[in-house]
Amino acid sequence: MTTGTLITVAPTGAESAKAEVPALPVTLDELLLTAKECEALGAAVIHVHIRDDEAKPTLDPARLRDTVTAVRESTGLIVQLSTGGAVTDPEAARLAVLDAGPDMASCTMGTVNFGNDVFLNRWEFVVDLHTRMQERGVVPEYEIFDLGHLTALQRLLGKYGLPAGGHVHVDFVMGVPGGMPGTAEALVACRQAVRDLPEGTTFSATGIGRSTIPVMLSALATGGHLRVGMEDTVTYAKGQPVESNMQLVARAVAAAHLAQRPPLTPTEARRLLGM
Ligand code: KMH
Ligand code: ZN
Repeated sequence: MTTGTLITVAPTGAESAKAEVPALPVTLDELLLTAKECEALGAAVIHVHIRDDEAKPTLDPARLRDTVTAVRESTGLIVQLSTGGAVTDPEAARLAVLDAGPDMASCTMGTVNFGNDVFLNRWEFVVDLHTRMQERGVVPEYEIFDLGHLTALQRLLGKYGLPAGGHVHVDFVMGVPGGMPGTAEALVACRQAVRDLPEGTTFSATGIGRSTIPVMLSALATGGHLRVGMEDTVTYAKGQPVESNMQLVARAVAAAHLAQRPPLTPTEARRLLGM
């Protein structure tokens, strides 16, 4: 495990409404400003969901391509597009996200209940995503919402081989209603299961809502990396809405320093991720 901390910012997501969370970056200008400021604070990766002119989630191909280009022109961040999209997005549109040519893309390792919805990730779809990313040289971040998703990843890699670049990186998304809880115990169980994946596999973790702090501290204590942002957390502390993504990144950076595992630069992160 590296000594530094890879910090990913997930600034927007597909679940919060701009009307209810005014600080959510939904336009390209808002996203670029967020990206630049989060990079200056210590983020190395940006996990991107985009919105349309009405601030609704979209997977519009041209808009995705323009976003990738603009983030690359404005920052040195590693651009990771979400292939998860919103729970209503069809598989074809989610696969087509890769046409935008990101550095990385998310690849969720199985279906999970998602509040009152279902986040559908059929095995054949996961295989398509994984193999298409291999062909295109896009580095996956395997999203793990439940312990069994790590077993599914073991099966995927065993049958279809390592991802582009040869390095395996997973992200534990914890505390989704329907998935694993955002607790130290659950994180340690996942961390143990990572040992069954290829040598050198790295992990980050994010805790939804109020599980953000226990997950962040547990990840740092067990050699993991961090994902933070308004996709996952819109309340900074009890009764205190998040002011901006920068506030969350700054807290993660401070925690990483406290753990004596300072943030990795995008260049160091690229090396870590085999890019
Ligand atoms: N919006 C969720 C349904 C991902 O980005 O890959 C899925 C999600 C995961 O956010
Ligand atoms: Zn996402």
